[in-house]
Amino acid sequence: MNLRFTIFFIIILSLSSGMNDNSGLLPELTNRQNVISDYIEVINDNDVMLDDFDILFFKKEDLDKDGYDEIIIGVGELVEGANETFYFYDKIYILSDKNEIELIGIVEEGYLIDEVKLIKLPDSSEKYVYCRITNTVNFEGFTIYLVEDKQLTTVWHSAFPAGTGFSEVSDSDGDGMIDGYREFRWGYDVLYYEIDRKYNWVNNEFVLLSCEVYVRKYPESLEEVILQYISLSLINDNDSEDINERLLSICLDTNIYDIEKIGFNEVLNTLLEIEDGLDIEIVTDGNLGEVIVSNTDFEIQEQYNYIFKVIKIDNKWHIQDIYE
Ligand SMILES: [Ca+2]
Ligand SMILES: [Ca+2]
Repeated sequence: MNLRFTIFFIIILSLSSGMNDNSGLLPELTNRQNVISDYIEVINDNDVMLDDFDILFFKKEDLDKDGYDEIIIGVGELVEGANETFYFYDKIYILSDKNEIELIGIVEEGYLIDEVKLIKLPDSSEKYVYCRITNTVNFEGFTIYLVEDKQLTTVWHSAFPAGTGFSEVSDSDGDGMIDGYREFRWGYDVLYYEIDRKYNWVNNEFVLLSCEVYVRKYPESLEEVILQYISLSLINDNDSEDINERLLSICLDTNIYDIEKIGFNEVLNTLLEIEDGLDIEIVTDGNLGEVIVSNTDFEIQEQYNYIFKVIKIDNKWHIQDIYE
């Protein structure tokens, strides 16, 4: 675990412990059936029988302010740790108690849900259902749901295809409303670059506030320079100054080169030094050289060759031109 990661992890831990709202959790399970038996009956009529699960979360509140209560029931497993109790939810049931009790939605995330709470967002009178999701090892994300007019909709979902990364909501001014979140990724889905993004809640959605990418020190070998140029071009969403700066310092020509035939998986395989990577051929003569990157474009099944003309200045390799 490197330093940046460690620091971020500590921040996340302190954020989550400070923000834990334990209301709604049901650690004492003795009389829960009496309190919520009507709801359980409706769930049992509509989904798997709940007898085998522990009911860990229960809230009855008018989330959408229509004068009728909604009911949120979280079922799963309670795990006693050395100093802490962990809640792992399999499913969250959302019911409505308008006229009759109805099951209106079931939240299943494909990951474990380790926290459920009702939150508020700026500029809105409704309460939202927040679920933090985790693989318990190196991934933590979240989903925010809106319950309105007996409909369950996803307001925001933060997760990563690699199953590596952290995403945590925050209340920066302490007014009780979630107003931002921070996501930190470093998995294969971002070609192992560490990316730290911050979002703010603006006009009903999270909007990117900043994006920091750790591009590391300037690569030494010519192959590393070319691979970094290709990698950063692939993960560039045009929201990172760090990436744009590094691309500009690698490539002396300000042209935007189209190298889009180079596929993500081939680059990943090359970085991992496994089969089906790029073919990279390097020819240098003093401070000048040519790097030929070739492979097959799998979409059109055609071989491509990109030729990178390179020059060494002050002991650093740079790209002068790229053509096919
Ligand atoms: Ca309601
Ligand atoms: Ca706030």
